Amino acid sequence: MTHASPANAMKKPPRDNLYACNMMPGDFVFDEKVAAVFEDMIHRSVPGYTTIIAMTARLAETCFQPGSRIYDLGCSLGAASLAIASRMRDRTCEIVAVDNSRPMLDGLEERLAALGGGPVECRHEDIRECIVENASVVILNFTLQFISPADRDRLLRRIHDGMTAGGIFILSEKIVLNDPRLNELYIEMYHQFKQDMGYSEMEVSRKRAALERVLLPETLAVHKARLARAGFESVEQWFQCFNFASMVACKRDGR
Ligand code: GEK
Repeated sequence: MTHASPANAMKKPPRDNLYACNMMPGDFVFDEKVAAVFEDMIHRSVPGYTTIIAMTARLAETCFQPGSRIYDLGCSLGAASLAIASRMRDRTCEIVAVDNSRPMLDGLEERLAALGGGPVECRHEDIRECIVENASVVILNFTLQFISPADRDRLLRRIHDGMTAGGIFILSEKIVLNDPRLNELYIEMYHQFKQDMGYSEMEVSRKRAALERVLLPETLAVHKARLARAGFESVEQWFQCFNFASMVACKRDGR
């Protein structure tokens, strides 16, 4: 089986100007319009995204257990899956990429086809229903925030239970802060970041309105408490840039 190299798969991505028009936005959905500009959108909307993907691939390469699987839940266009596949070029591995947006998976399948294949199995599924089995690495990057809070505990428990002893779980999320003043400051810093990335004030405010009822962020303390309830032995935050953070949690290694 050939292995993926994201550099070859990527043409210059179309620019995201979905919120530049005058129409009032409805709730944000991962449809074909979003999938078409998603690569540009996420790079210009998540501070540190390039670092998070690169380090996710490093963590996966380091912690992968031979004979097990890697899951990329809420994979979108497969940035993490493709980065891992590229790193694991000389090793046999099985990467399961799951998303419930058909247009996103079509985008990932196109990228894989352009690479002549790769060790990535694309699954069109709701991650709440997806069976996680024999996983030494599970990635949930910027997707838990779109899951109803009532379903989050059960999802994390199922992920934990489907992992091998000593496996790692990478969770990246937009977060909120307990302190209202710092929270406002971080939001302001984030909006300035988006303007620095070329979005107008109007685009930032329309996108914020579209996400208001769809993206429900939580504090780091809430995430850490949930990871502990799900059964993870330890959790550390390894990245933060204002209100975007990434954590790594370990399942007990069975010794
Ligand atoms: C990246 N991880 O590039 N089941 C399956 N997929 C879902 C569900 C669900 N219930 N809900 C949302 N999604 C990626 C970025 S984007 C984050 C992840 C963002 C999918 C949704 O279709 C979308 O592709 C992804 O989760 C969230 O590192 O856009 O901020």
